[in-house]
Amino acid sequence: MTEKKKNLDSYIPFQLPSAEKYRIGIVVSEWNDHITDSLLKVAREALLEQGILEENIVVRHVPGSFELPTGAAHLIQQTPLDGVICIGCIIQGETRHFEFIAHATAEGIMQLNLSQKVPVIFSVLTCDTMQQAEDRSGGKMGNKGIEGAISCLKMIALDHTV
Ligand code: DLZ
Repeated sequence: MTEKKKNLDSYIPFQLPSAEKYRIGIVVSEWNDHITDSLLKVAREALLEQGILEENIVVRHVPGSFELPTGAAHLIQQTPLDGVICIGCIIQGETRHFEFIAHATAEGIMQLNLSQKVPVIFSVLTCDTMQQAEDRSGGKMGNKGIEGAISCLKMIALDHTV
C-alpha cells in the first residue's frame, strides 16, 4: 500500500472563530527573494481567505533566513500579535553554509515557540537546488506559503479552543 503524502497545499478551509480580530506577523527573508516573495504572496492570500483582515497582517523583511528568529522576536515585542510566520529559502551551495543557517534558523524558531506565548511558524524551504525551491513556491509541488499560513491559524485555533 502506498502511503499518501500529507500536506496543507489543498487544505480544507476551516472556520477560525473571530478571525477578524487576529493579528498575524510575517517575517520574510530577502535572500532568494523571488522565492520568498512568492511564498509571502500566497501566505497572505490564504490568511485573507480565512478571514484575517488586511490591516491585521504585519510584514517585516530581514536580510536572510538566519535573521528570521531575531526578526520574529522583535516583531513580537513591538506589536501585539496572535501568531508569526517566518518565510525563508535556504539553498544548498558549495560550502557548509546551508547546514549552519538551516540549523540555526530552525533552532531559533523552535526556541521562540517554547519561550513566547504566540506560535511562530517555520515556513522555510531548505532545498538542494533552486529548481526544488521554484517547484515549491508556485511550481509543480504547489506553494508552501499556504502551509505556513494554515499552520499558523491552526496553532492559534488550538490555543483558543483548549
Ligand atoms: C550567507 C547566506 C547564504 C550563503 N545563503 C543563504 C541562503 O541560501 N538562504 C538564506 O536565507 N540566507 C542565506 N545567507 C544569508 C544568511 O541567512 C544571513 O543573512 C547572513 O549570514 C548574515 O547573518
